[in-house]
Amino acid sequence: MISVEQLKAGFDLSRMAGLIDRFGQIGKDPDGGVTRLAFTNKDVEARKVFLKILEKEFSLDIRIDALGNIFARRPGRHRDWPVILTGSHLDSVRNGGRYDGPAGLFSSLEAFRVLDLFDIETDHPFELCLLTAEEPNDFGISTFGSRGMAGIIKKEDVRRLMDERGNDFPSALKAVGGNMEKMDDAVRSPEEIAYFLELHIEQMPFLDSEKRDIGVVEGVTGIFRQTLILTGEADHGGTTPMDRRKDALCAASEIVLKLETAAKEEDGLAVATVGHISVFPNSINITPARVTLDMEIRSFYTDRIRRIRQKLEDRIRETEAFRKIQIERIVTYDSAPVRFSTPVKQAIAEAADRLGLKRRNLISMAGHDAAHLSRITEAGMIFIPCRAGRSHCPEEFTETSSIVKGAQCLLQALLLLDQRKRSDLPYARH
Ligand code: HGY
Ligand code: MN
Ligand code: MN
Repeated sequence: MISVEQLKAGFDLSRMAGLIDRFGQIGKDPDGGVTRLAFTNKDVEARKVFLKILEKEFSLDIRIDALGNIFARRPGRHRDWPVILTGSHLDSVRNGGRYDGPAGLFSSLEAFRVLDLFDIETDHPFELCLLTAEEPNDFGISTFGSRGMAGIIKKEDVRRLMDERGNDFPSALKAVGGNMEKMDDAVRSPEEIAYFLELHIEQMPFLDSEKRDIGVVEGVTGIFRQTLILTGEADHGGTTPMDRRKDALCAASEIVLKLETAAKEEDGLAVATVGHISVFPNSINITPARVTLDMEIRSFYTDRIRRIRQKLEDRIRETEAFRKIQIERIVTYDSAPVRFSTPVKQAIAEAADRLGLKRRNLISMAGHDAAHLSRITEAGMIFIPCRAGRSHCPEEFTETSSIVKGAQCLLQALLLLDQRKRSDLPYARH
């Protein structure tokens, strides 16, 4: 095991800053935000740059699976042992920040660079991964690469997906190197992966306000997402009396405010958002005929999500009856809360202590690939502070020094997991 001093010295602040800046230019918005949605040409461009770095600066065994996930494997002493996997995503939300995803991906990349720098031979093979489409995108599908690896999402779920411009999903997946017909081949079994560890910006204010370096993530919130399609009647906005209207937008407004109230009644242990809404025909002098709204509910406690859903459903039924509006419900995502692996959390905590980093445990209200990968392996996450917890906006900011401290903790934790007591490792007992 390399010394803490060597490990720290191996990370280069300016190189990390250079990566963040370089990729921050791909999909850069005029206001300084980043729009690099999965499956767009910006995603393809960023992937190409990332692959070139892997090819030119490392000697790793690189492959792209049918989900478009990029893997770069570094051999270990025991070639037949399951890999220790680490990485994150490169796609962004619309007008998001430059750290959500890249901070973790580049921390894993730089950790591999330090392993090479000191020519460290690990017992396990180590694998770096860029995971496809962590964020919602034009195809309405998020955490695609990790859910595909965990076998949670199948080709029949995506075969007919189209974006609003009529592009089909199979072609979009092909553009990033995937192959919808072979998605089943990309499912990974627990025997193949010993651990998955992801570094990510916290996207909450606790580490920053408490001046802490490391968040040991206990688990990830449950997320329920649903699309509602409300169908009323278009009518003349001037000549139609108020008591004769079937206004889909007024109906939707009742439901949006009910969702907000129901979430507030959970005393801070749940949140709910309607982040996307479209109105048809969307003209000032026509009563709205149809409204499509995308909503989500999040909580670490399943019963709170269930309670909010029930209050919402009661309101939807009342609105249907009173306003004579049809309301179609389409569940688009339903991910239960996840608790991360104790050995992985212990390794992160010990790594932080060895490096003299201030840490605390916390729960993530943001969704992550690690939540899905925890279904097939021992998974965990390291959080690093971001300014005031802001994220998914151009104001998202993290100090490069915070990323480097996180990356040092990530590498130290990976090496501790690599050296875990052999009696705890079923594949290492013989
Ligand atoms: O939506 C989320 O929580 C994550 O940023 N994808
Ligand atoms: Mn995000
Ligand atoms: Mn993210």
